[in-house]
Formats: sequence, structure tokens, C-alpha cells
Amino acid sequence: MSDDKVRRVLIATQNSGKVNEFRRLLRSIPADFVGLGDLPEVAAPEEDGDTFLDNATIKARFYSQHFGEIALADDSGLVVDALNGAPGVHSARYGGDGLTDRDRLNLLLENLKDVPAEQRSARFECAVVVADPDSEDIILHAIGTIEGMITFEPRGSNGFGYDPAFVPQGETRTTAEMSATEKDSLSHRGRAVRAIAHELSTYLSHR
Ligand code: ITT
Repeated sequence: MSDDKVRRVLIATQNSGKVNEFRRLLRSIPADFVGLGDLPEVAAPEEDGDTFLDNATIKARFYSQHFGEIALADDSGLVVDALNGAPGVHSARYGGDGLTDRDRLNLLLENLKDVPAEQRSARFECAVVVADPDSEDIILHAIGTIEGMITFEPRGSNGFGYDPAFVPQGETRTTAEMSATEKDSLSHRGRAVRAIAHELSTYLSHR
């Protein structure tokens, strides 16, 4: 570091499942990672972008400006081929307001109930964006993807969201049946974070 000050980075997500994963994935970076839960509550910005990258940029910029902190945001979701890419950027809102993660998972499986095994291909995608309140441009961004298939029934209780219905390519278990370390090693979020980790560390050390 250029001085003894420990840099703070805001993990700018309201999703506790993502916060847990980011804390694990970023643990080798010498910075103080703060969650939104450690700061005064603020209403989330509207995610009206067409892509994961657009929405991650909206969130990183918004939280970075609002709190005056370097902020790392994630926009992610499940892209199902048999549903023409749904739920996609709407993964957190699939089925409308008032549903739980489990309700959305059940809705997905219901909507796919007549789709045969060989047509159940899907992928998780994750865009990670880092914004600095002192900079107009975003500092870093990366996209991570993991290919797989949707199960017929939910399996496993680890992870969050659609994990109980997603089996990565070459695996037999869902990501909800894997340990945290196993999911991190192949997940969309793990891949996106590993793509920026070195540059983030360098950026923080020179700031
Ligand atoms: P923030 O916007 O505050 O980050 P969010 O949950 O609303 O929280 P997104 O708009 O990016 O975040 O929606 C992502 C949704 O995609 C998430 O709620 C899950 O339903 C799903 N998802 C993303 N990554 C996942 C993962 O690793 N495992 C399971 N489901 C995942």
C-alpha cells in the first residue's frame, strides 16, 4: 500500500447469499470489506438495464456515489434456453413481487415440467463492476458464466436462489449440494471475481 491506511470496499448487494460468497472470494485482498447491512439503509436503485453488465454498473455507481465509497456490485441470474433466456436479468423478480427464493425456484421448475432432460440447458451469468466515487468511469468489470442443466426436482440446501435446480456441466450434483469451496471454484461469481481480483488489489494499493 502507498500508506498504512486500509482501503474500504463496499460489497454493494442486498442479497445475503451474494455477500457471503463475495466475502469468501475476496478474502485474500487486503481491504476492509463492508456490507450494505453495516451502513444506513438506502432504497435500491431501479435495475432497468438490458444486460447484467448494465445493471451491475447502475448498482456500483449508485452505491459508490451515495456512500462515497469504492463499491463492488453484482448483477446475476439464470438464463434458461427452453424459456428463451428467462428469467435472465429478471431472476430476482421472476413471478412478480412477494415471492420467496423457494417460490421462484418452484415456479421455474413448474414452467419447465414438460421440457425433456436434453432440452434443459441453462447458465448462470454474473457481471461484477467496481466503481470509485472519485471517478466518472467504472474502474473494473468482468463477466463470469457457468454452463449446466436444470433438474426436475430441487436438491440440496447450500447456496441460495436457484442453486437447488442447477447442475453444472460435467457434474451430477446441484450447486446447492456442493460445499461453498466447490461452488466458488466453478461458479459464475467465482470466475468474475477471479478475473478482477489482482487488478482490484493493485488499484486499492495505489489509491
Ligand atoms: P442485489 O441487486 O442487491 O445485488 P438481487 O438478489 O436482487 O440483489 P440480482 O438482481 O442480481 O440481485 O438478482 C440475482 C438473482 O439471480 C438472485 O436473486 C438469484 O435468484 C439468482 N442468482 C444469482 N446468482 C445465483 C447463484 O450463485 N445461485 C443461485 N441463484 C443465483
